[in-house]
Amino acid sequence: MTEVCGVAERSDGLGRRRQSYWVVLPAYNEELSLPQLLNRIHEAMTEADLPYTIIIINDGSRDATAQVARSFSDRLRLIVENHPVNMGLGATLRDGLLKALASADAEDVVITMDADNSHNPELMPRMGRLIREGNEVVIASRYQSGSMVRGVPAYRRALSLAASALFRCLFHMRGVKDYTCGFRAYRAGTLQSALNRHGAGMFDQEGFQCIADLLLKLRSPDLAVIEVPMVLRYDLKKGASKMNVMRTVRATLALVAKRRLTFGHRSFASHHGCSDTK
Ligand SMILES: Nc1nc2c(ncn2[C@@H]2O[C@H](COP(=O)(O)OP(=O)(O)O)[C@@H](O)[C@H]2O)c(=O)[nH]1
Ligand SMILES: [Mg+2]
Repeated sequence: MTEVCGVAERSDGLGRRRQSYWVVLPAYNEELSLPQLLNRIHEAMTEADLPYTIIIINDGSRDATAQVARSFSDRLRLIVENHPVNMGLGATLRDGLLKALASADAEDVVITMDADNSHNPELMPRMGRLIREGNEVVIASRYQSGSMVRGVPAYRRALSLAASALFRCLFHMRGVKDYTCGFRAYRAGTLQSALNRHGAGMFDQEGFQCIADLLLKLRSPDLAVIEVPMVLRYDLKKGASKMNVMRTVRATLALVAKRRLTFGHRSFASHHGCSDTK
């Protein structure tokens, strides 16, 4: 079921089309975090005078996520889509991105972020500007100078670091250190081209590993990717993480093995070197 509220401003005073932002929020039991996050997104985008639409995919939440989302519909430009049952992060991101791409122009900005209020929407105008400057993907990264992580348990930090090392070594992408953070901006046309190339296979991962996989699906020698430092405020997160850590580790290792076979050896570490050359 889809509910649409409001329309993004799409032209400036001179009748020229403006770059719009499509903010995709996968939400599973996020009734406590959504209000603050939605207010922050609205403030950040309004302050920067940027047209935006938020797309919330409520993934069969058992709490009041849907009602909370709807309660913002008279104030924000919001699309709420509900999965009748919990389908997982992969299907939810897929549905949010397809919804955004159905309306976005090629030069629009599509942003994905967690709905747990740990990612800072104040970064979005900067990420969009970097897309306008010619980048195709902008990653809010935990591994750049100036990045900061607050409140993340040590074992989760260690696992993220291990994932970063593994992906950098096996699937080197120039400029990328953070392959697993869900906070990214994409040029809509770049996602659309990848979708045309991959078809239904574009979104074939069910769990949290879908985030890294999406980046791998966009991988090409001339993809313009840049990272910006993020302050991850895990301490603001209300309630526990929804990630099943052991399942995600297993699924991520399976994904690495599968993609390594798929992509062949030419473009691996031996070709580029394992370290980041930035
Ligand atoms: N659709 C969907 N989203 C989920 C599920 N589990 C988590 N999420 C969402 O995915 C994002 C990441 O989950 P989160 O708990 O923040 O993971 P963490 O930050 O890595 O601990 C959040 O926006 C969640 O609401 C799920 O089963 N289905
Ligand atoms: Mg999170």
